[in-house]
Parts: sequence; C-alpha cells; structure tokens
Amino acid sequence: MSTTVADRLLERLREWGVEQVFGYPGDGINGILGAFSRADDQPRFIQARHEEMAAFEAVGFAKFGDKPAICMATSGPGAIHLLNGLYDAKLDHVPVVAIVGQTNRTAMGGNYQQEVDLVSLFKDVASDYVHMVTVPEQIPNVLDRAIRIAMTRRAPTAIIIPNDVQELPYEPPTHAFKMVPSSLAMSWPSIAAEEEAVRSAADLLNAGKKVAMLVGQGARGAAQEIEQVADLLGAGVAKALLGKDVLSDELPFVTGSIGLLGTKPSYEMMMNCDTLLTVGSNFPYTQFMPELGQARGVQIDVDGSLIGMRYPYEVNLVGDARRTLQALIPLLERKEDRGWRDDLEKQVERWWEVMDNEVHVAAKPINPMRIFHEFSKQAPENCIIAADSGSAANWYARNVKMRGSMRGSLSGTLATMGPGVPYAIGAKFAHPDRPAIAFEGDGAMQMNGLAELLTIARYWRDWSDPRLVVAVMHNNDLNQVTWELRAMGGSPRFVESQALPDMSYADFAAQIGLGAMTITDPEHLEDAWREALSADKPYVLDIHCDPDIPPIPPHATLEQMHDMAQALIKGDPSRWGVIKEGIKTKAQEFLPGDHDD
Ligand SMILES: Cc1ncc(C[n+]2csc(CCOP(=O)(O)OP(=O)(O)O)c2C)c(N)n1
Ligand SMILES: [Mg+2]
Repeated sequence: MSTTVADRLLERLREWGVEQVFGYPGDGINGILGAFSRADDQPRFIQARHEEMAAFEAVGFAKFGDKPAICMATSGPGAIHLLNGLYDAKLDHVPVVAIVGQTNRTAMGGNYQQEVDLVSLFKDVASDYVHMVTVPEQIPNVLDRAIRIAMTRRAPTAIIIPNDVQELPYEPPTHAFKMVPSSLAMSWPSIAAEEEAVRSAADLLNAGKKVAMLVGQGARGAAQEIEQVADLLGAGVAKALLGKDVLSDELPFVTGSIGLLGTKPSYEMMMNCDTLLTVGSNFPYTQFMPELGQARGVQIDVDGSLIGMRYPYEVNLVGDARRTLQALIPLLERKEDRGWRDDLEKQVERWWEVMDNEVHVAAKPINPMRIFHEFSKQAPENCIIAADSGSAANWYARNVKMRGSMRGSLSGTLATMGPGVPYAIGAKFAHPDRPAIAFEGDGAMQMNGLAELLTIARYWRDWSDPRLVVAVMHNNDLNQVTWELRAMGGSPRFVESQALPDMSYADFAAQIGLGAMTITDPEHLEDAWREALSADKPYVLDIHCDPDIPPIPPHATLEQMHDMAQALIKGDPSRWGVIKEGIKTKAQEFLPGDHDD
C-alpha cells in the first residue's frame, strides 16, 4: 500500500518528536486510525474516556511538559467534545494542536450525518489557526503551521481532515505555482527588551521605596533573577495562580498567591506599595492590584499583544522574563532601607502561623485545609500538582507550599471544572518519572474524574514511577458555588442545585484495581498521605470533609464574614459552632497578637 495522507501525518508528527496523541476514535478519523495501526502505534494513541478529557490531557501534558501537545477526535460530536479543553488551552496560553476528522468531501454540504461546520466551530477557539486539508499536498504544511503557530502564539490550533482525504495517496508539494512546501522544526527566539526602556524601568524602580513584585507563569525559569531583583529592590513577591510554581514558598519574602484565592500578605503588599513590577503575568483582577495612581509600574512580558493591561504601567518592556531581568539587574541600586521588606517578611511569617491555626480548626469530620496542609508537609520535591476548580483551588492556592522543583497548575483563566484528573494524566505522560497529585472536588470527580480513573487504571503500568494520587474532597456539595451564593447574595444553600449524590470514591477506585482509602478522621491524614505517596500504584484518597469551612477571600471584612455565617446558619443553625471557631481563627489575620475570645 502506498503512503496515505494519514501515514504522512503520523510520520510528520514523529518528525516533530511527538510521542503521544490524546484522543478518542470515530469513523471520521478511521483513515488516521488505520495509519496508527500501520505505524505500530507511533506516536502512541492514548485513549481517554471522552474527547474533552483528551483535550485536558493534552493541556496538562503541554503545561507540565513545556512542549506542544496533540489531541484528536472524530468529526461532529467528537470535535464538539474537544471544545472546553481547547478553550482551557486558549485562555491559559497553552500550545495544543487538535486534529479532527470530517465527513468525506463528496458528502460535504449535503446536511450529512455528523456533518458540522467545523471551520466555523473552531473559528473562535482556534482563532490563531484553523484549516481544512482537502488535497494531499497541504500536508505537511498545514500540520507544520498548526504546530509552529501553537508554539509561537501559545494557543490552540486545529486541523480538519476529511475522512476520504486521510486515505488518499500522499503527494508531496512540488516545485510549482501555488504549491507550499514546508520545513520542520524551529529554534525558539529569545527576545531582549530594548536597552533604553530597560534603563527607564531601572530608574523608576530605583526611585520607589515600597516595591511590590507580581509574577506569573511567564516568569517560569527566571526564579534566580526574580530573587535577585527582589533582594536589590527590597521587594516582596506575590504570585498569580498560574505562576504559583515559579518561585518557592519557602523564601521569606514570597507573599504567596494573589487574588480571590490569595493571601493576606499579598493583598496588603499591593494595597500599600508605591511601585509595582509585574513579570510574565496577566493577572486580571484590578481590585487586587494597587489603587489606580497609587503606584508607578513596570511590566515585563514576552507578548506585546498582552502587555500594558490591568494597571496603568509607565514602562512596558516586551522581552523574555529571564533575559530582561538579567539586563535590569546591573542597573538596580540596592535599597538601603530594608523596613518595607522586613515588615513584609514579618507578615508572611505571621500568615503561615495563622494558616497553621486555621488548618487545625475542628470540623465535621475533616477541615479541608488540613488535607492540603498535611500533603504540603510530605509533598515530594519533584511532584506535579493539578487542582480542580472548586474549593480545592482555594486551598491549593493558599495552603500548599511550593518548594524544590514542584510544579502545579489548574484551569487558571477558564476556571472550568473537570481538568484535575486528566491534567495529572497528561503530567504522567510528560514526566513518567515524577509523582503526580490531583486535588478534586466530588462534583468534579462525578463530572469527569471518575471516568478518567479508568484511563489511569489502563496506563499506569507504563509509567516508571507509578505514583498518581487523586485526593477527593468528599463534601457532597458543589461547595465553592454554595459559598459564592452565601457570600454574594447572603442566600442560604439551595439544596436542589448544590447537593451531590453520595457514593464511595474509594470503592470505585478499589474495584478497578487502584489503591484506595476512605478517611474520616483528620488524625489519619498524615498516614494516609504517607501511604498514598509511597504506594506502588495510583491511589485514591476519599476524604470526607466539612462543607462549612468557608473559602474566605483575603480582602473580606469581618462584616462580610458575619454575613456569610448568617447565610450558613439560616440553612443549618446547628453549624454555628464550627463557623464561630473558623471566624475567630480567621480574625487572627486581621488583628495582631493572640485571640482567645
Ligand atoms: C464546567 C463548569 N461547570 C460549572 C462551574 C461552576 N462551578 C465552579 S466550582 C463548582 C463547584 C465544584 O464542586 P466540587 O467539585 O464538589 O468542589 P467543592 O467546591 O465542593 O470542593 C461549580 C459548580 C465551572 N466552573 N465549570
Ligand atoms: Mg464538593
């Protein structure tokens, strides 16, 4: 048999170094599936339970593997199922290429079965590049462009290949009019900011007395430089959620996460600084940034199309974080007055003490913060953490201390439910030698996680380090939204929309051959983590936790907390004891010293 378009597609993927394709089959890609079979499954077809999961796995792979990922689905329903995962890639700036099938060219436009206008469907999510291959000569150019554009723009791209085209004999582009040959690979540009602009930035930063830094995922790989700049400027460093793993939380001047899920020291630093240096972050919430006019600002970002938003910065430096900071460092004068920095460090120290108290507030049966706290103490230095949307995102942001080469991520911008388990699977394919941990709400587990446990059960033996722990926050509630209802509207919990059907996640996991444990006593958490993190197979911790521990944002006033408490007890007066203790402990964040009453 001659080489088909599909054979050439897979060959080109191999030439790009692609080892896995996350996907789900259907007759719209039968031509490609045949090619996988002929190619001895190279690249390897990793079968998810659902195309959305395949897309999330690709996002996790790309986020943690720092390289583009491929997902694949059939025409019509398969392509539609990919969308949410692709939007997650788009909003968090992750290079993912979707390859989907389409009905045969002869049927197109005929209102045919499973015929959906895929170019239009993907037009928004893959706005950087979406194309249909209709003749063999377009491959490899369309594929190469999809990969290069995904990498350059850090965005999802999409290729649509009708089923009959997949099976055509491959013809390379010729040296002729209207042919578009293509070449492989590309070297990554290193962008240096303009010298004069770096000088202006240095002058501005040197003039400041109370400097705050905000770093995001664009600052990854520049930890050493950030530390040096923070030292020279006597600054504290807050981290946007996607940049949580950029800098160790063991550094005394790292104020932790910022925003609704952030810490009090980050909030206070932003409210009191006179100078702001933002590196590689598009953190969107203006209300957590300094007041307009309060601070002079410098932003560094590699993407000129995203710079200068969120705050009226005076100097916008387009350049790589590391390279630009390296250019900046020799121009910075070390701040002699260390008062601001010393004070920040004291606040950070106090914050961790208060956190320690908060995690030990008694709850029914387990305080969810304690789950993250106990994990954080034992977290392997090289582990990869995926947190789902829900209350888990709060505790991940606040209670997990990053250190060593730990990585962590979540659906930062789309904030979709359901990527936790598939992200962890993607992480395991990117780094089979590192332990992965997914923090999941029970709602997210019922939405996606349970099904993807089957994918874990199928593939884990291929990973050199089999450890993948799924920690389920079993609270029988869509708790994050329950609290949003309470906090925003003062509404009591609406049971019909918020309560979840109960089940045993541990039993399900055990039934499919994974390690499993149900935990209902906080004193057992330490041993449970020890066991799961040293197991010789993936492990599900089914942790029964209290839905009445509020994920209070760092800028909440005592009055707002009181309103939340009122809304809680309106729904269930018997919970007053828990909420009172929680608020009392929370109050320690606001007031210095001890608080016994
Ligand atoms: C796809 C999707 N649907 C709905 C939401 C709204 N939402 C955000 S968090 C959440 C509740 C999550 O519940 P669960 O997974 O049980 O976690 P918990 O907050 O209870 O810990 C919901 C419904 C969302 N972000 N994404
Ligand atoms: Mg829940």
